[in-house]
Amino acid sequence: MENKRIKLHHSPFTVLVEGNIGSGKTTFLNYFKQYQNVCTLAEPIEMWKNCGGHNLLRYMYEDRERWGFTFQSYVQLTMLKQHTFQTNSSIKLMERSIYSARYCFVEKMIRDDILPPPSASVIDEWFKWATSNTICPVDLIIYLRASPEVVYQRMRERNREEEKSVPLQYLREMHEMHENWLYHKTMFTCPAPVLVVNADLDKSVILEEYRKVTPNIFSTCL
Ligand code: DCP
Repeated sequence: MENKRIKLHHSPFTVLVEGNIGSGKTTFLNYFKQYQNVCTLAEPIEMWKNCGGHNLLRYMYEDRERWGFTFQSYVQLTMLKQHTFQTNSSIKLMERSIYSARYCFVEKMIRDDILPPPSASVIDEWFKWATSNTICPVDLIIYLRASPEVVYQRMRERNREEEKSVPLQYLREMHEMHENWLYHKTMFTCPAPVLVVNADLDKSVILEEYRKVTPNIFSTCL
């Protein structure tokens, strides 16, 4: 795979782990912690829950019109920090990205009229600047593809306080956003090749599924 990006610093092979809410991204990242040359960057959800003492994730679910822009602006900043995080590891594994934030979550808010056009334009100006200055390079995307009913069940079981009001219908719609972007590829562009993983499988067998994609991650960066 030819790498045309500008190499200002050490540039690891960067893998994005994407998928619907509850698709198992954290479990996937945790599996790769066993490898020394892999740097895993979990999603900065704790930062979203405490921005200067404010739980933006909770605010966003309580009142999407009021807090949608605030929340997604902060998500974009925290994702930019992850993309620009320097590591000496040869592989960088990121949970989510500035891309899924814009192409799935922000896009959904725009379509639902949660984000008014001026707010969407501000997010887009930041997004375009960040992604056109070669500071968010991506080499591979792992798409943890799961059915909405399965992720809904998992979300209910993990019982995250902020997500208590999230209905199955929302997960169905977010599933479609991910599908159109990463599977059907009818929406936006993919910043890297996509590897699809069956994320419906139960915990007892899912590690075997993860093991199968390990060579894809390791061989392409050699
Ligand atoms: N979220 C959002 N907008 C974003 C990113 C995330 O509204 N740009 C929300 C959706 C979830 C919470 O943040 O309520 C975390 O979602 P993720 O899918 O990113 O993370 P999970 O913890 O659900 O991942 P997994 O269960 O796959 O490990």
